[in-house]
Amino acid sequence: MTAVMRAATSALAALLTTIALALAPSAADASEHKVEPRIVGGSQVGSIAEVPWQVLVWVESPDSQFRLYCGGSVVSPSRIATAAHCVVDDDGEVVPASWVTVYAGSTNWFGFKQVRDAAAVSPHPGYSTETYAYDAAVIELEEPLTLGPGVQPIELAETDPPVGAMLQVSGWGTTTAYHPEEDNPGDSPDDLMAVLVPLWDAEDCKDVYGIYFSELLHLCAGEAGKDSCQGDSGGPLVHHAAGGPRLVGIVSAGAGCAWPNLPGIYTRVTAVREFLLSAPAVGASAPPPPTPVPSQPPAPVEPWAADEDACAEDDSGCRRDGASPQVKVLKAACAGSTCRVEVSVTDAAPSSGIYRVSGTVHTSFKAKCGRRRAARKCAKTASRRMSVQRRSGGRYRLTARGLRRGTHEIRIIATDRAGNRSRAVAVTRKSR
Ligand code: 4AZ
Repeated sequence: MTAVMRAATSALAALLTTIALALAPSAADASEHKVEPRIVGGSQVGSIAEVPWQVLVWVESPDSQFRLYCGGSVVSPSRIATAAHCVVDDDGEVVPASWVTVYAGSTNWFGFKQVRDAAAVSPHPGYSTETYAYDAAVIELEEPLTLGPGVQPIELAETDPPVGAMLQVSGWGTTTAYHPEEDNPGDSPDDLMAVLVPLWDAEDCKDVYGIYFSELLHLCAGEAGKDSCQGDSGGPLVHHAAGGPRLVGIVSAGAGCAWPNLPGIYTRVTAVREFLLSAPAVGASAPPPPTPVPSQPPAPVEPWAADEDACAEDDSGCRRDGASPQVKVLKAACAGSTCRVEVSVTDAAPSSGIYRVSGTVHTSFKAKCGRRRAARKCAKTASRRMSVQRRSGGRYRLTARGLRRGTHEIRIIATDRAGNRSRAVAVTRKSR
C-alpha cells in the first residue's frame, strides 16, 4: 500500500528530477558522494502534542484506482492546509471532497483519535500542474476537530524566517535518501518523523531549480541527509520562533530526497496566507492569485482563439485556429524502469503554433493490498509525468524514469496557442 501511494505522490519529484539534473551540474557531481541510505535525517516524534497541528490526509477514489496520502496542518478546527498536488490529478481536475479523509491526534498510523470527512477541497486558484506554482490547498471538514493536547491549530507566519534558520518538517513520508535518477528505495514509517532543516538563500535555490523555484512563491530548505520526502507532501514546515511555532512552508516538491545540493521545495506560506485563511469552498468563485506567476510560460504574443465567437467581439487582429494539433506516436518503448516515446506533433493551418506537449505514464501493477505482511496482491496504478525534449521537425521525445514494473499506458497531450488540445495513447506490455 505504501509503495503505491508513494508512487502516486511522486509526480512532482519525477519532473523536478529531470529539471534539476539539466540545470545543475553540481547535482550530477553529487552522485559521487553517495549519502548512506538511512532515515532522511529525522527521528520519531515522541508525542503528537509536540506537533499537534500535523494531520494525515488520505485521498482515495471509490474504486481505489486513485490513492495517495499526504500531510496537512490544522489551521482552525474545521480547516486543514495541504498541497494542491495532493488533491488535483495530473489532468488538473480537483478530486471530489468525498475522496478525502483527515486523520488527527496520533503519531502512529494505527492510533488516530479523530477521523473527519472533507466537506470541500479548494486548491489555490493560481496552482499550475505545469510549474507547481501556488502548490497549496484548503480542506474544509464536515465536522470540526475537537481541540486538545494532540490536536491544535498552528498560526500562519506573517514573515519569512531568516536564511539559515532551522525549520522543522514532519510527516509519514519515506525515510531514505536517494538521487533523483534512482528509484526511491524508501518505505513509509508507521510513526511520525520530524527533522530540522536549514532555510536556503533564495538565489542559491534558484541556481539549482531554475524556473521551478520562485523567490515569491517558494522557500527551500534541507541538507545532505536531511529532507522531506514522498508522502510528506502537504505537511508542515515550521519555524519555532520566539513568539511560538509558525507555519512557514508546505511540503511541495524536490529532486530526489536528502541529496547534497538538492534541497526540498516548499510553498511559501506568506505568499498564500490570505488564501489559506479565507479560501472559499470549491464551486464558489475564487479570488485571483495575489501576485503574478513568474514561472509560468509566457503568454502568446498574438491573440489566437479556438472558436469564431471569441474572435467576433475582437477587432485587435484576433485570428482563429479551430483545428486541434495532430499527435502521432512514432515509437514507444519501455525497458526496466524507463519509458521513452517519440511523437510528431503538427498543427494544421491556420496554425497558432504548438504551445505545449506533455505526457504521463500510468503504470498498472500488482502489489500487496494492505499493510499486513501476508496481505494478498491487488491491482494498482501509479502515475508519473514525463520530461519533454523538443527535437527538430515537430518531433518530441518524452521520457519517464523510476517507473514500477508493470503495464504502462502513456498519455500524451498537445496544446496549441489557441487552446485546442488533442491526446494520443500508447500502451506497452509488462516490463520485467
Ligand atoms: C513528494 O513527491 C516529495 N525532497 C516531497 C518532498 C520532496 C520530494 C518529493 C523533497 O511528495
